[in-house]
Amino acid sequence: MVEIVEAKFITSAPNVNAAPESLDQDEVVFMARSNVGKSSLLNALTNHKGLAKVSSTPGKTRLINYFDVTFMDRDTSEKKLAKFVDLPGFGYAKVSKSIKHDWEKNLTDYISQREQIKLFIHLIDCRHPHLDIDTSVSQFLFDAVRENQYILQIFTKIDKLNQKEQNALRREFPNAMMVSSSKKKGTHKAIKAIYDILQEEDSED
Ligand SMILES: Nc1nc2c(ncn2[C@@H]2O[C@H](COP(=O)(O)OP(=O)(O)OP(=O)(O)O)[C@@H](O)[C@H]2O)c(=O)[nH]1
Ligand SMILES: [Mg+2]
Repeated sequence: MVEIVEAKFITSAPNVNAAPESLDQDEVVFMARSNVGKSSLLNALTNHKGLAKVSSTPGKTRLINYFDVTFMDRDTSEKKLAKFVDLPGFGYAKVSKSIKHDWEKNLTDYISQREQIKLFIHLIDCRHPHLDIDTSVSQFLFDAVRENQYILQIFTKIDKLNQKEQNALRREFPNAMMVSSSKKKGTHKAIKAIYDILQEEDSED
């Protein structure tokens, strides 16, 4: 079993130019519409309640937050370090157009310029799987992703769906994962999936 045995906040950055230096391609970027449950999932994955702030006021996180995370394979005791990157929620309606535009530019710059990114995790609220904004983000990622990068879709708040609805979602999105941070469902699977992708060799090696 793979677990995250350590996680700590490193720094916040307002944009890609202020991102911390790191040489390896070891970043796992979490992206989601505001209020989808990104902070809750970060806390659940790292088993660290106060790591990322959870709020009922959407759109609070306006900075890019960095966390150093240590994975450990319990079977082999092998460790793997990575950075989790918490990007500000996109598509938050209650900010002015110009702020919104600045943020969208900021996010797209980060995604297209930051070569350290190994994995993009796109979180989607399981109750709203077909929002235009998520479809655009999926398309954007699909176009932006480089040969040595990966995309993982994770549906959040799966406790809000009954079994039948969960099965239907699974059929429609067979490559996606499903989690509930509050019920701690699917979190081990998600950790393992992230770990396996981080273990993939860079293509130029
Ligand atoms: N039922 C349920 N509620 C959840 C789950 N995860 C998060 N929530 C709730 O959804 C709300 C938003 O959660 P956050 O984790 O703060 O979401 P976020 O995406 O980080 O939001 P912002 O940073 O504000 O954009 C909170 O009220 C959480 O308690 C879940 O797995 N199940
Ligand atoms: Mg948050």
